[in-house]
Amino acid sequence: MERWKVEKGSSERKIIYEEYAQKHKMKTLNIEAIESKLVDTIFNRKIIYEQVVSSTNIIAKEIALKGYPEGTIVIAETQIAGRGRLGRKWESPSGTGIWLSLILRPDIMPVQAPFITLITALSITKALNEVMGLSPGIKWPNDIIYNNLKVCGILTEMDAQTDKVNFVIVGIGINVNNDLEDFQTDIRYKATSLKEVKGKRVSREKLIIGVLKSFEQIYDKALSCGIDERFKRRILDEYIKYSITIGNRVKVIGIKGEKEGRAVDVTGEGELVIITSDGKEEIINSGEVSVRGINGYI
Ligand code: BT5
Repeated sequence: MERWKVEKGSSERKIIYEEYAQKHKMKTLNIEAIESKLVDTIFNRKIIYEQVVSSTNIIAKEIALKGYPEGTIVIAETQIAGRGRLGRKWESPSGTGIWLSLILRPDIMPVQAPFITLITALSITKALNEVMGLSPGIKWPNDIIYNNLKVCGILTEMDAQTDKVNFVIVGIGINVNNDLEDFQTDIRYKATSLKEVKGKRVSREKLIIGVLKSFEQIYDKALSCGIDERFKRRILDEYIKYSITIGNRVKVIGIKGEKEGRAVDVTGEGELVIITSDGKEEIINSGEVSVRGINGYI
């Protein structure tokens, strides 16, 4: 499939995009249908929907700084500068995936924010299970994996002071109706889409609604108890049930070099606990490292 290139000003981009979508028989998202199913949730306001953006996380951050409230959603059909963690790129082929960001304003300490990533991974996994009958796994901290291939990534970014979170942007990228040739060659061998998995097109609207409802359920409970220890443990146990990292050998690639060990737990702050080859317990922070499986990519 030819790639969508954006070189024009924003109104021209929209027209070109629509021509492109028509030519490729792509269905754009039915935003009203999504909004109508979210009226009784924290996401009950008008969705900010764009054909082409740099990155939904960048737009969400800009408008959060202007005071947009919790529950604001930014969705785009394509991103020309989609971002992963640690400066990596996120490929966002046009009209095929779910590329969205949420603005959250939780009353939590900055140190608790990584827990939001865990909640997000858990809610997406549960939604894929409930809406699509799939059983994906979570690769710590932020990948949803199916058949050893990445189907979804999460990028959580925070604006905070020492003792107060101003806002958190949760960026969710799910490969839905992508064909493998939509991706650059270097990620074709490690990415998949729900269409590849199911062998047919999947409703992006239904999945967005499922993910957001599933997220809200856990997020609501988390905040109402101030993310207390009992709640954390319950969520962590559930997260670990879906985890493909815990219990396995991992290689941690950090700024100070590589370490091998066995992943044994996740802490309440969302860190990974590993036992290294020399028997030492080490706590790994997601901001600093990549974790690779010993065998193959994941
Ligand atoms: C992530 O980073 O997995 C976070 C991805 C978050 C994307 C969403 S989309 C909406 C919002 N707006 C944004 O700009 N971002 C968020 P990380 O763990 O660093 O993984 C990045 C790596 O995944 C890349 O280096 C590639 O190897 C691979 N990758 C890139 N695009 C992919 C895709 N569409 N599917 C699967 N793997 C991909």
